[in-house]
Amino acid sequence: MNRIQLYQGDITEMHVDAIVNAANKSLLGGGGVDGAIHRVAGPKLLEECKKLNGCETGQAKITLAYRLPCRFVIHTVGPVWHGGQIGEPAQLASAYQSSLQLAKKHQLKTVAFPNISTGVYAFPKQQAAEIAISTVHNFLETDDWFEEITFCVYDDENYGIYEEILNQDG
Ligand code: AR6
Repeated sequence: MNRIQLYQGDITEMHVDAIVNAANKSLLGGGGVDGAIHRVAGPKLLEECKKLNGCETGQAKITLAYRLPCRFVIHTVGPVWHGGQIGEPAQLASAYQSSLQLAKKHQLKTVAFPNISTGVYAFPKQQAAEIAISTVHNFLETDDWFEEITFCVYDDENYGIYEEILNQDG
């Protein structure tokens, strides 16, 4: 599937229509990729986020990108891993799905995702990658709207996992 790309690096440097933020339900910032995005975007991003009244797990909301080189930020909330028996896989799939639906609704053609929930939220990386890739893959198979969806991985472990799965898919 050549509309899916793998990139290793800092998502805040990406020149795409939208980057996705792995946020928390408050949407008021935090550590990890969320902290990096707010740092680069500047304080106006937090001002806009304050007006959004938070976001449920598995849902997504959109803001402008301010000082970031992308055009928009899609803030989604992945699940906190509690062992996998309370719906975490479906919630993670929903975070990817909701982000893509919102991007399409705003007519955005290129989107970059971080590895949602695999940092502070402790979702197992292999399973998270399988869910992320299959959810995006299924969306692209049934809908030709998007030009390019990039998985922006940060750490070497996730890079290896994504490379292997994407190479299997051909
Ligand atoms: N660019 C791309 N990926 C990054 C970057 C970056 N600059 N920095 C970290 N990552 P995490 P979560 C990767 O913890 O698990 C925050 O405090 C990182 O290596 O950012 O969904 C929020 O406010 C990891 O693979 O998000 C929430 O409270 C991935 O991003 C909570 O953390 C996700 O790690 C969300 O936890």
